[in-house]
Amino acid sequence: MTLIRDQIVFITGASSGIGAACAHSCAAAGARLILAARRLERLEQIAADLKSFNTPIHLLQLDVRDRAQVEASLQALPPDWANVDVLINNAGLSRGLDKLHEANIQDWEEMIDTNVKGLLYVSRSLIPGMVCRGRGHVVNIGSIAGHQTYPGGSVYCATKAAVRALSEGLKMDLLGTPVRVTSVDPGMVETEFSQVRFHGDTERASNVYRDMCPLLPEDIAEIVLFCITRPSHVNISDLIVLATDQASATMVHRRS
Ligand code: NDP
Ligand code: 8X3
Repeated sequence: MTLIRDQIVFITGASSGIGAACAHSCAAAGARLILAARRLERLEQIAADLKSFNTPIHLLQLDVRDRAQVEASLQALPPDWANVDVLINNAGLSRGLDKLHEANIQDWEEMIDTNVKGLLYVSRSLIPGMVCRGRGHVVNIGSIAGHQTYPGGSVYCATKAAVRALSEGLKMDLLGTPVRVTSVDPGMVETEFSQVRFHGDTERASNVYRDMCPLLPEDIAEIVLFCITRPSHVNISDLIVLATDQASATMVHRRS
């Protein structure tokens, strides 16, 4: 088993949902945490909630879409925080559920810039250090949407298919180094994801999880922790994780 006590775990999108749950599970395992997101006040609240674990936490207000900001702020990490051991590329979002020929192009820009380009910017900044130090692990949060396209979701699904390809390619490029790459691809997880997708329409968002039992962010965080604590010769490469009530991207069992 790889112990992550005192290792530096960098989590993007740590202000909510799966990222916040990963912060909790990694803090409980004694890791030192860099928590990044745009909403600093949310990160501060999460850090306060994790105080009882007594583990050092560094907060970073970061918009992963902003290449210059990503490069500058990761370059400027304090020396004590610069040697990142585990990167959890979790920041991401969907916007809209519209037919491609009717969709809002601004929604596309946001998804592509965050889910694909943002993940690339952060990875490009942090992975060279891992290679140099001869240790590291990158966990990309993909989605069932990267394996199966659904109506109205083509651009979101395309971004997650891109994440899948990037995980696959990165693993090839890092072959011969000890740096591991894991792709964790969940189905429906109840977070702020659907509220963001529907631009704050909470009724439409809660309807997504109506009469079914979705995954919880903690379910995914537990799995991520399992992946990053395997012995160094073991790489959990790809995992698709679905709620028992979900059989595919489009098949969900509802109780009414
Ligand atoms: P949430 O909306 O609850 O969390 C998304 C996180 O991403 C927030 O912390 C948000 O922080 C951050 N984020 C969004 N845009 C940016 C940005 N430009 N820069 C930095 N951080 C950003 O959703 P989830 O927890 O569900 O989503 C996490 C990941 O899981 C995403 O990649 C999503 O695609 C994926 N996923 C989600 C599933 C689900 O059903 N919920 C299923 C499969 C995958 P802030 O707004 O403060 O910047
Ligand atoms: C989030 C899950 O099925 O809404 O990636 O695309 S889904």
